[in-house]
Amino acid sequence: MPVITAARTIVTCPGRNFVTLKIETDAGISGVGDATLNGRELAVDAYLAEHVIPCLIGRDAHRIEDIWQYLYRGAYWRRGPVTMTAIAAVDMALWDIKAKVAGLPLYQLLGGACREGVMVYGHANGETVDETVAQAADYVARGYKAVRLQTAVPGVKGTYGVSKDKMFYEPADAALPTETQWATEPYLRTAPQLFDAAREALGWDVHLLHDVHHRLTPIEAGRLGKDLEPYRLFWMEDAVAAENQAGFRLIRQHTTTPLAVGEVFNSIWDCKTLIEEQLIDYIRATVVHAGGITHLRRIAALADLYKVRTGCHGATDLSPVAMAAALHFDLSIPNFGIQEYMRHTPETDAVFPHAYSFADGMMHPGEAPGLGVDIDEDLAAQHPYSPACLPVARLPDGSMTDW
Ligand code: CS2
Ligand code: MG
Repeated sequence: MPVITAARTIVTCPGRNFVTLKIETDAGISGVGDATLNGRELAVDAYLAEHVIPCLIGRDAHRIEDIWQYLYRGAYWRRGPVTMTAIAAVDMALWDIKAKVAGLPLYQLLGGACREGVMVYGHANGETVDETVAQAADYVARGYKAVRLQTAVPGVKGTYGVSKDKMFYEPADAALPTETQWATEPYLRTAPQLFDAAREALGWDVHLLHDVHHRLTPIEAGRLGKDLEPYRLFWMEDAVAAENQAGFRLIRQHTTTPLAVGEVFNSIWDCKTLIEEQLIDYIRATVVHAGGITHLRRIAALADLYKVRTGCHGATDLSPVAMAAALHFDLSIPNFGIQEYMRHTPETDAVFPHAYSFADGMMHPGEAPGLGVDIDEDLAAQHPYSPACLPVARLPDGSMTDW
């Protein structure tokens, strides 16, 4: 059995901050886990260094479930994004080690492949409807079968999802929160116009997705879902802030537009009602923020009972380590829906050499033993941490709303 002899975090900023956990064993085999929580990276780094790593030394690296239970039940102050991201990083690294010892790509240890590849979606965005639709056409030309569309809302400065650099959207743009604006009424008018133009230009063979990003009330979400029904969206994401899972009952009563939620969820308890009452169609929880592969498999298994499919979050603030782990997970579960793939910059990819690949709208984790990803620590050291956090949003009257 491989005994854990050391573990450390590597904080690096190749264009944006990432935290990576590396666990080493007496078998000379190490594993990596993503521990990145956008805007709260140092909180997870400290949690790992102070409260997790000292407990790992000397343990059997093969005891993934026991270590997960130890870190979850032993935390006392259980759940929450920082704790569950730290547990996730350990979990990913231990699965990486186990698969390397077996000499197999991780998905083979998770039951093997349920599909030939993983359908992904890219992010098209623009300052105008025309610019956004043109961006989406470019993704289709690159072979994407699914595209998320986000367009600027007239009169609303800094609309979510619209980036200066079209291929890469990074919202954590300042050491202190950037103040952005939000106004619901012009947004509710603009979104249907966007998808009407998109269907006109792109046709019906491409999946179209949209992220509301927690901005509406349940009845407003019901209205938007109804207005978008003619355009047959693949999903409408994060229609409302989802602390109130029961609020989705109201949305469900008003629209058949498929609903996705959960990128900010960190445990099965955040989505149990949503899944059991079939209030959503896709669960967006991820390997890096929802306790790792071990816990995300539990969420997927519950979802499968109720015909809810996965649609894991995959923004650029989830590192290539998380992307690799997600692809092994996506390949191995029966109720996979879609995987977000925002593509990392070449600078980030250089720090995290990986085996996963994209072709014709699909991705595959590759056949390398383990996760098939690593971190180049020398290169990582050349990119020191740079404080950055997510924006906040205010309504026209100046009151806070949900970013
Ligand atoms: C978005 C993200 O990708 C998505 O669906 O919700 O861009 C999200 O805003 C960031 O990951 C937050 O760090
Ligand atoms: Mg989102």
